[in-house]
Amino acid sequence: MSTATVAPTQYYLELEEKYGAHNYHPLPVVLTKGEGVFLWDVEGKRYYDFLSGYSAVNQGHCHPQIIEALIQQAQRLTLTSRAFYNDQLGEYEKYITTFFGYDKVLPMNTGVEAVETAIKLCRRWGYTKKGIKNDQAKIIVCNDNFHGRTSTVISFSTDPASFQNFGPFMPGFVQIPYNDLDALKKALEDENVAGFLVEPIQGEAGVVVPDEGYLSTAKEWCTAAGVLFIADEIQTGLCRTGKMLACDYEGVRPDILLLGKALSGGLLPVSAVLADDEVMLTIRPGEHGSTYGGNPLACHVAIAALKVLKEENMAQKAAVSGNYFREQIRQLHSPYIKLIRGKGLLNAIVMDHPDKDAAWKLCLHLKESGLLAKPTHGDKIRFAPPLMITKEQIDECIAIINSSLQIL
Ligand code: IF1
Repeated sequence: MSTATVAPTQYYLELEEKYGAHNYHPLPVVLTKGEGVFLWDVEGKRYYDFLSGYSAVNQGHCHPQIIEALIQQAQRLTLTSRAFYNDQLGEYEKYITTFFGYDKVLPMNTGVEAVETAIKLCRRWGYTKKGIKNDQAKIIVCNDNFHGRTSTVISFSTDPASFQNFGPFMPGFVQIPYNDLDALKKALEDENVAGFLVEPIQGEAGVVVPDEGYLSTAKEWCTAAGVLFIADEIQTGLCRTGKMLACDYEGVRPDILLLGKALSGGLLPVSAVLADDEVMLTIRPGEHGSTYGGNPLACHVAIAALKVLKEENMAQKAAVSGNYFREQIRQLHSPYIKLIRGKGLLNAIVMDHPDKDAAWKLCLHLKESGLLAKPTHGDKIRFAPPLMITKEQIDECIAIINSSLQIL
């Protein structure tokens, strides 16, 4: 069917309905252009982006410096595989390990590949350094976690939508409540525990911020128990929460640091696992890898994406803008907002409305008024714009949110 017979939006919705897997339920908007905090749909309408590609677009859509890096490298060399060296990987490895203060990096592509890599590194370290008996290593994880969607990672999910009817599951994971130090202390008594994998703020669970001191105490107890503290900063990292890393709020240096999403500024999948030699060198040549892991294009883009975060002081911007945004939302005193929570520009409102579909309906109203956001887990709506959003733009978005709440 050509676009001549139906509105462009309907045309694209029907294409995806007919030819695409139905593994998502997107908002009915078809986007065709992005720039900074803005997105445009195929009808020419402009929107504020309050999802930022699930925090992959912290630097703003199509940031000119990152795009330029992509174009320059794309015209030279994009992929060599790791069978050979190239002139981008080593420079990137030096840049990112210096940037975050680790001995080494293992480059991957998607966030979940970084999580899978960390699980393998942690287990390998557990067997070869901690002396855990083979195949007995355990990793502590938190209830309501989200670390990706591979079969191993959903094995330790507590969300049926992530794991139901995908079994059998990978063993070797111990689930404890998030933000519960007593539960962690008890779990750490097990000599077979090799690691504790945790999100500094739980994103998909609806931006759940743990108590002050949770991360630093957890890290301290992990060190005392000879357990690796693995921070999944794939969503909370790279200035999103108002610091370069969410762990920085408590001065915590993870034993294994996971990054993804905004590591490429939203241009292509780039993830990274950072650790010191004692952990990283437990994997020897030929024991782990990926076709695209550390490709020259990804390396060149990632350096540009990291530079932009620092040069444009995005952590500070996210901190100031986030405080302002949360305060303005609270000032609305909406009967439909139970609370707003978050750090920096990773925020979510929890709705309080008799209609169980209120969050979805509010997002539809917001869309009509030029702001794109999406509910998470029913009654929560994540608000996470690109980090260079201005105060004036936040004021405009608060007005949009307020007017949309009035017509719920
Ligand atoms: C979806 C949200 C979900 C992540 C953390 C690892 C990964 C993610 C903390 C895996 C990915 C994405 C996946 C996307 C929706 C989004 C998401 F929290 F960001 F909103 F699902 F929870 N660790 N999060 O947040 O990274 O392999 O996707 O690159 O799957 O629907 P990935």
